[in-house]
Amino acid sequence: MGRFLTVGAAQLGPVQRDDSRKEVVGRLIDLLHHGHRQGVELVVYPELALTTFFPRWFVDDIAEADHWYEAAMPDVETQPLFDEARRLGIGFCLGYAERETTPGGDVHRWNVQLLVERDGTVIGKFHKVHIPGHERHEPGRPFQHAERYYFEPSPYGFPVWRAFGGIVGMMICNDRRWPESYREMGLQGVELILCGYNTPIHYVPDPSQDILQGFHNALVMQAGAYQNGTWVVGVAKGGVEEGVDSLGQSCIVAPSGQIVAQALTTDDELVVARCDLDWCARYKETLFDFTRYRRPEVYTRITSQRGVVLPPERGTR
Ligand code: ING
Repeated sequence: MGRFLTVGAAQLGPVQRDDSRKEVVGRLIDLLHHGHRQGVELVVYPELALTTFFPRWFVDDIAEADHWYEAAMPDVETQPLFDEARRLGIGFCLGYAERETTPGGDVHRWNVQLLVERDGTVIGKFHKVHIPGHERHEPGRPFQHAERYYFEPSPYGFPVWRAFGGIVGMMICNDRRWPESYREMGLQGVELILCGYNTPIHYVPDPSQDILQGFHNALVMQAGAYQNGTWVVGVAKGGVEEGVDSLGQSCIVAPSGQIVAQALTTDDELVVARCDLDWCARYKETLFDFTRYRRPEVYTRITSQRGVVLPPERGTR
């Protein structure tokens, strides 16, 4: 038997500064059509799929960056994607920058992913929790990674939703490097985690990590999948975007931790896998039977403490 869901990781090649929303939405729709021909039921797009990765530039007045954010979803430019997905009966997960104005008039800038069911119902929205990089202009860098200037860290954590015949969660890019992201969802029985990313190959604070970007990408998603008995779908925006070379290597990871499908290019490419959500139980009910084996009473530092607290110095007497 099995509970099968055919998933497509819709990797994007670069989106340049001057590419219009209309052009990008056209590419997203092309990938939907590729998926339709392969029986895909859920298409997952990258982080900030509608624009270039704009945190690589700093602007003194953040209002100058407002055009990178969506104020409404869908709007006239993104409506064709929603319409075509619904017509084809394909659900999707879309990453973008959101500028939210609350009824009280407060403005929030979020890095989000929206999940839409096959019938067009909006299932939920995830707000990125771990915001990497820096908050101020760093003039010495070859490119900025000012995500902490452009996005507020989410206070909403890692919810999961019943959708696509299973239990689905989301995370965005840097969230995938933190075991807490997976575990928060694992503790809610997650069976499928959707994660868009933009990972520059050159890591400015420590270039010795550049050659390891692909290894680290696979390492964290494979470990997170296995340790929580869940499928993980990692979807890149790859290739050379405004001069910055970004990792592709979009992949679909099984609850065993095995990569079952991976992108061959760094361009627009749909990576497809038929995911059996029932396979999660093999791990969740055996060696990762949380109820039987976890020891939260000895894990108290995980939530009570943020940074490292060293042990006391050895006495000199
Ligand atoms: N990007 C990076 C990632 O975790 C990062 C993190 C931070 C790269 C700082 C370079 C510099 O893959 C995103 N988008 O979170």
